[in-house]
Amino acid sequence: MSEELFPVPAKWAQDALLDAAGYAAKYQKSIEDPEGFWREEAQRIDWMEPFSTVKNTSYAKDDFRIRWFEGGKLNISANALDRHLADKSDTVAILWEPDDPAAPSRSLTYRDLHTEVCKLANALKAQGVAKGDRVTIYLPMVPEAAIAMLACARIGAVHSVVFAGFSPDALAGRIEDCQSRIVLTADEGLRGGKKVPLKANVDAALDKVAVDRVIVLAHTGTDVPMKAGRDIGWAEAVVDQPAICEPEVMDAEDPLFILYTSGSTGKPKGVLHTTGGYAVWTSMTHQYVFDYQPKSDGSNPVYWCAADVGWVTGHSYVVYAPLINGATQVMFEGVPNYPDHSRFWQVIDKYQVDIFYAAPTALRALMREGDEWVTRTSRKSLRLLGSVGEPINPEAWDWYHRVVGERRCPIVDTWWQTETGGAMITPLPGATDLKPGSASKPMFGVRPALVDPEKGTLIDGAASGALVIADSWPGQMRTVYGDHQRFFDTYFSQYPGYYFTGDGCRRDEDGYYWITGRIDDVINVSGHRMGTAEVESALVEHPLVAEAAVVGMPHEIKGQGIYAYVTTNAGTEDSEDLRKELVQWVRKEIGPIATPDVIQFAPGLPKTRSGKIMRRILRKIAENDTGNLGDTSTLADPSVVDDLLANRPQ
Ligand code: 6R9
Repeated sequence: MSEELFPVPAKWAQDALLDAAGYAAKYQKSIEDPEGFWREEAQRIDWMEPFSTVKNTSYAKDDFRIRWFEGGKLNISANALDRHLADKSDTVAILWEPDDPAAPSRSLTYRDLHTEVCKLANALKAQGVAKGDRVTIYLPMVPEAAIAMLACARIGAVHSVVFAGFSPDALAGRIEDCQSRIVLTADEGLRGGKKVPLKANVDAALDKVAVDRVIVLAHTGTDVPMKAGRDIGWAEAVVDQPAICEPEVMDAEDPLFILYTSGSTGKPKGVLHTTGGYAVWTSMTHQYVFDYQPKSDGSNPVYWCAADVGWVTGHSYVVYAPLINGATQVMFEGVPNYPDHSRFWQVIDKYQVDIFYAAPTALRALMREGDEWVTRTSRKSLRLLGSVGEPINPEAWDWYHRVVGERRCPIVDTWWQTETGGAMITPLPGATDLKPGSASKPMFGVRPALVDPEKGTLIDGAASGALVIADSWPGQMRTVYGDHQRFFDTYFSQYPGYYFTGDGCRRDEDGYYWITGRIDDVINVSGHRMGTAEVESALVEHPLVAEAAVVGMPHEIKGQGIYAYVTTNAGTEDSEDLRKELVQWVRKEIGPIATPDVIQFAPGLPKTRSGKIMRRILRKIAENDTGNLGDTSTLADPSVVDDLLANRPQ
């Protein structure tokens, strides 16, 4: 790993909100006096009624509680919209760039956004949606996705956004789990020139689970079947609604949203975030990580987070934090390589983007197309680059820094999770010397620690171990929707007294953290989390599949790819056609992001005598690291390994 150090550029140290000393002092205060620190930080939010307690948290099994800003009342949509109307109503909130660069773009001011959110909020009320109800949102990257989320928040409904790339089955499972009675969708989405049949997917999902109402946005304008009594057009739903909707008074700990994410076992978990702590945490991290402050002429820097609203990065750093902070941002419907590999950089030039935040997988894909696609664009507006979603390898870091940012832009490599709500370990551009590949230092209030995964004991100094967090922070998830026990068991039972992240990590002599990737059965495909158990259960649902085991494999662009070992039923011909069929099957069951990269037919899987699959061996074969498979003597039938090695697809 590269240990090269990139010192904070002098101009950044001087102009940024925080320099190295500023970070150190603030961090120290946040750890020594969390109450005082967060009481002060909470002032960034407009409270309808002040909170009485700052922090009321304990990870102890018999006294487990995570509560922040108790007694405080607020509405997060009022913080994102209404409070900007006095002096920023004509400031652009969203610059929307469509998939097709020739199609018209859209620009929405804070006033526009406020009006649209209020109208939709009133429309939802008119459809009977009340505080606490769950609303499923299945929309492409259009402003209406943000409008829908904020409209829910405005009336106290709990949104559950389902990524528009998920299959009807995955959508049905998520609708069912949180029992939502209403779905907001569009006729079609557009990505890279291809249409995504969103309404048709909703119809297919609703063959399995019923809802009362579907509100359908006309996006591409194609004709879609509307079911009488259930489906209604978006325009029709909002047309007669007043442009004012009083924000619901929400308790700091009232639920804000559910977002499903993959874990090492079972079905995806409904990660639940609440209102007050999330508002404080996301807006604070956004301000410091991206150094979001007015430019020297008083105007807003243009910020662009290229994540989809279907993931947590889109929730926190497209919708909530930038709007709470009154930012101007680009929202992009498309993909990095359409119509060509220059698209990101063209969009940056078009809107004069100052701050750009993307995932390493996109950078790696663009990097291999050659520098020409980048260098033919200007990118002079760029000042700061960000990375999120997976470890950024030093080559990609170097390319991002040298070619995209022309060595002038710091890179903030932000480590965090759906569960953490916002950035936990990250450089600050004016404060942190950068080491390519390291997420560097903890955010305020975050106490990272390393434990020995075998012994469960804390490790000090420069060392590697399982990454845990020693105390609560305001943006922490509060429960797994409908299964509080699973919340405790998943995150707080392995290492009592600590939140377990599922990631492995190294800490160096300078106290920098280097995330090494998941150490549980979660794989990270193109920055998207995928539970191996989910892909396995999709495979075994196929009538010809008896058993399946899925592991991650190194993948040049995606970071990790999906390697599936499949045992078919006796008498089945393990043909090329069946292999293709299984790939399609998984795509249909979960969605294209779960497409297996390799399927290896295996007459038997390596199991211990007690029947446990030895994944260690399967991982090594998938990684093509077959020189030393370790001890195979405990296998019930060691000969299956020879067969796996002999039949490894090339
Ligand atoms: C925000 C987000 C979380 C998992 C996490 C880790 C990986 C995210 C990273 C990173 C190394 C970074 N991860 N950011 N690994 N460096 N900067 O991605 O949330 O989808 O829940 O994924 O992603 O493994 O545990 P989520």
